[in-house]
Amino acid sequence: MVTFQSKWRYMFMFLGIQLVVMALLSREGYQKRVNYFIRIFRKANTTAASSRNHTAAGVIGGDVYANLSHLPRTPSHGDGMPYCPKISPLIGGPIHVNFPSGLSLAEVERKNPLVVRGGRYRPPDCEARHRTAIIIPHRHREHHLKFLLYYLHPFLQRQQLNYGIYIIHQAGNYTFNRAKLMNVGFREAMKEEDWDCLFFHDVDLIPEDDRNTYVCDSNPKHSAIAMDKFGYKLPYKMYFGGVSALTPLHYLKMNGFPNNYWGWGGEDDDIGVRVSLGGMYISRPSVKVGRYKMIKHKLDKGNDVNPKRFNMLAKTRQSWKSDGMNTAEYEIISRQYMPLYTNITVNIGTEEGLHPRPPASPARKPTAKVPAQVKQKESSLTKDS
Ligand code: UD2
Ligand code: MN
Repeated sequence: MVTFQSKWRYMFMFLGIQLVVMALLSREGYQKRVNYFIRIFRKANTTAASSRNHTAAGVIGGDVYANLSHLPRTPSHGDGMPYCPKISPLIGGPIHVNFPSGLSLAEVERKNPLVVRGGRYRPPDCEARHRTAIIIPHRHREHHLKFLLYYLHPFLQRQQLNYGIYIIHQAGNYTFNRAKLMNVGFREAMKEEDWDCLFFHDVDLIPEDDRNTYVCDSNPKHSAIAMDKFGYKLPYKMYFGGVSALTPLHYLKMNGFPNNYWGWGGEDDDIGVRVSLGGMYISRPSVKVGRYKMIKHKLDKGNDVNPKRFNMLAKTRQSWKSDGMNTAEYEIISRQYMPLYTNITVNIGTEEGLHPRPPASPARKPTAKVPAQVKQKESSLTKDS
């Protein structure tokens, strides 16, 4: 009888402990705690193993949407709201990044109920300390854009930022020009709001740790310091590609970005050189947090390697003051306020200018004379977006 009673006692105690553990796990933020324990465990493991293994093996991350579900659905924006804390309590560290098939923009919208028209967001329960615009140069990468939006929105919300996402879409099929699109993005975003930091962001780079805050430093910041494609290491000291962050003052000090790099390559190094020509340094987060996964892809049609890039790079010191923000010519074709981003479609022209003459065909029949303005209008109408 006595043994039977103590058996029941142990059984109840066991069930009780299980209930407590389950209650703890199902509370908000359980993922963070589980990750915390996993990290302690992994740390012990990796100290024993080589440090090379640590960077190569990567870190187990959590769900980027965890920590956000308790935010009030009805924002109380207004006077008297307290400032958000200096370090956001919603930050969770490493993020698990994968690319689920069948993801739709509608699903991304559903998961981000507090994002408003044009891809704007403000924390609902406190006054943000920072206003950050994300500028994304883009053409024919809708598939990558969907994944970036899926990860970037919650990532920025966890950092309690007041933010907006701008897609700068190059119209037409002429050779791509990443740096010139950034100049367009800078000017057009600043027209809309007094942003205090601009993040220039490749569409295919997914941040893997939200301690990599999208806030500016006192010097231009290169955020994508550790990418999977470079073995989570900086490829070379002056590297400035992928994701970088500048204040409007930094941007103006270096006369923005070059407009004359058509095609792949070189423009990121030119921008890096401009930082020092503008009297500034490159700042970086630690390799532990500045981690990114690049969605694998081939070189795009319309973005061939630029064979002039090395010659151009050798002349940055002479060209930076006469080629940059002060000489960026373009015309906006449309501005659309989409649910998850603002889309700006722009004609940035070609090496020959904004409205280049169509190449003369050798065997041309005599036709009635067409006024030059009409020709120009027609050539811009043929550009697709
Ligand atoms: C590297 C750099 C990138 C840039 C480029 C040279 C990394 C992670 N990034 O990228 O910052 O310096 O070399 O130009 O090393 N894009 C389009 N449509 C196109 C072509 C490009 O949207 O047809 C945009 C898109 O945002 C893309 C970015 O331009 O992420 C850079 O082009 P890329 O991804 O083809 O070049 P990649 O990965 O070698
Ligand atoms: Mn890429």
